[in-house]
Amino acid sequence: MKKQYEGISLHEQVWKLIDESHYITLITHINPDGDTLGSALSFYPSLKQMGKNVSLVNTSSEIADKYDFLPNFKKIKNALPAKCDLLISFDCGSFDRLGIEKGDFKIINIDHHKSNTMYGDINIIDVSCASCTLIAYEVLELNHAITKDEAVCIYTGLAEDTGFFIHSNTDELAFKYAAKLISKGVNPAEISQNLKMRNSLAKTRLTAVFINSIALLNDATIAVGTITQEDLKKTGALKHDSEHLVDILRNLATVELAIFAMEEKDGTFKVSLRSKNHLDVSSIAQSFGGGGHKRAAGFETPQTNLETIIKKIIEKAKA
Ligand SMILES: [Mn+2]
Repeated sequence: MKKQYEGISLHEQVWKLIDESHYITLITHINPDGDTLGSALSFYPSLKQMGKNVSLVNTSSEIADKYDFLPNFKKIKNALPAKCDLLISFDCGSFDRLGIEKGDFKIINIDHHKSNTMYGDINIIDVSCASCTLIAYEVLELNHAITKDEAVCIYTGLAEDTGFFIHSNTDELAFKYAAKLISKGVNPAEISQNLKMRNSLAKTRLTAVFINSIALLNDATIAVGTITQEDLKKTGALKHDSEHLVDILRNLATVELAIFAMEEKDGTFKVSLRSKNHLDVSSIAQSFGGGGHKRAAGFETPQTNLETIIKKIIEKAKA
């Protein structure tokens, strides 16, 4: 960055760069979750109020309806706008997960993934934050008092990334922020209901199909489950209806490593990995070109033979 950015904190640099920019794009990662969406949406109102031309972007073909209660959700567009001088990405470990081409814009990269490739001009990567929305909170708070609409977005990311406060990243800070967000007007039960109690019958039927696919390996310490394109067709479920399935594998008593493979339209696989106590799945995912966190990671592979993929994952896990 330019010399004028020396000597001020990264958070202050963000506001300085926002101040100098006119066309700002808030971008979320492909196959978006509540954390990436909540982070980007939490930034929208204040930038708009500053008179900036603000766009919200996600390049995936579908976004789960369950996020439709988030303020400004309907403003999310599928592609980059014609004009953009600043791109702010949220919860995205690598540039390719944004689904866009590089362009003539500065990038602020706000994320909490250990595997982040530092692709921004400014990188705010804090792996100690349970969700990316907590980093968003800290940056926004430097500029103004957090509003209820922002708090709803921030809480959504925090709740989802901690598995509604049960995963190993659920720490004192997570609860401190949860309490602060509730004091800003967040209603946790209402948000949980929006996110978890609006399932379609198709999604529920997909769960049943998935359960039948489960296999246990390695003295039942590894669980593998798959969803094929045929399963989606049969049940009428959408791709994002599968996002909770990997937890069913990890929830099995003896399982340390959960492997969920989702067949893509072209016959390749998207693989989600979860571990329970000690395995670092982020490094396994990285060896396949993906990334993530210690207990939750994933990758996409051009490989179409599932058995080969599983064999390779198990080899890496054993190492
Ligand atoms: Mn996240």
